[in-house]
Amino acid sequence: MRIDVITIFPEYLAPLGVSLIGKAADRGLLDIRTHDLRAWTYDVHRTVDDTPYGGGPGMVMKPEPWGEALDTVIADVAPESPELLPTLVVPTPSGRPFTQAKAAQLAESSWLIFACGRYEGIDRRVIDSAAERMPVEELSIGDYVLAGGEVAVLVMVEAIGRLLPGVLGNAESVRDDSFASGAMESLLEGPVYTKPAEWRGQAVPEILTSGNHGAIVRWRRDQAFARTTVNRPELLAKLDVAALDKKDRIALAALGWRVEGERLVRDVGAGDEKPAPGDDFTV
Ligand code: JD8
Repeated sequence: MRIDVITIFPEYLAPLGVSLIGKAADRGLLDIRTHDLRAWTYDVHRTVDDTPYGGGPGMVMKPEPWGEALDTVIADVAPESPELLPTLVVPTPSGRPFTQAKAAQLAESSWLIFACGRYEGIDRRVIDSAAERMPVEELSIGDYVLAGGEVAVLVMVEAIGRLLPGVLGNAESVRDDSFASGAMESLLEGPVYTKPAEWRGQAVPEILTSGNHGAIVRWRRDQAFARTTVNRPELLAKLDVAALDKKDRIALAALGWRVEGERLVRDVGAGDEKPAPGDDFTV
């Protein structure tokens, strides 16, 4: 996959050169190119922003540098092969939610361009004119306000990159990722443990050293139910009950859930009592 990032802070993307994504790039699984937007400015101050039409606080990013930057980056795509066109991803707090499903969809692309805005954002005409020649995705990584798009690009490139074939070693599989489609879809991960078996007076749950694989799988699923009930109950409420087996329903009932039609519902307060110490459901 080729990834181009256009930003006024190229150094902000340096983390893409290390760890998982850095190694993937070293192995040629990813071709990541960062571009300084100011390369497409020609005045002594290398100006990329101006005051907003209609007034208001802050500054807006000018369209001209962006237009030229995108023209240059996609220049080597032959017009007669639109299938080779990249998808333009624009991080913005007013975008659609960036989710695991969106990450999986974008991981199917061969080429992504990320446009990092700053200030109050990018002049709208840049996105509208880009949409005339390539797919555009305006995405938000969460309901909080950042100062710019760079950190959102770091989040998205890691979430997408780790889904590419060969990037994750087989040990680290995406098979049972939280939020990934499949058994643990929209379930939070349960607690994890490693050696030593005893630490500061705390023992690892016996079940995990029992060697009873079936019981361990059951315990982990129950732990995922417990943590999801406490931290993200809305995820369980949208779970398709058809995916639940008998033991799932028993575990969820213990957490205050009941099946109503195809959905799980929970009586307010039900199962809210914090798991008592020694209860297996350590959240
Ligand atoms: C891109 C400029 C700052 C945003 C005025 C603060 C994503 N989940 C997210 N939160 N914030 C962003 C984000 C913020 C950005 C830009 C993404 C470009 N800003 C602006 C509007 C209000 N300032 C984001 N993804």
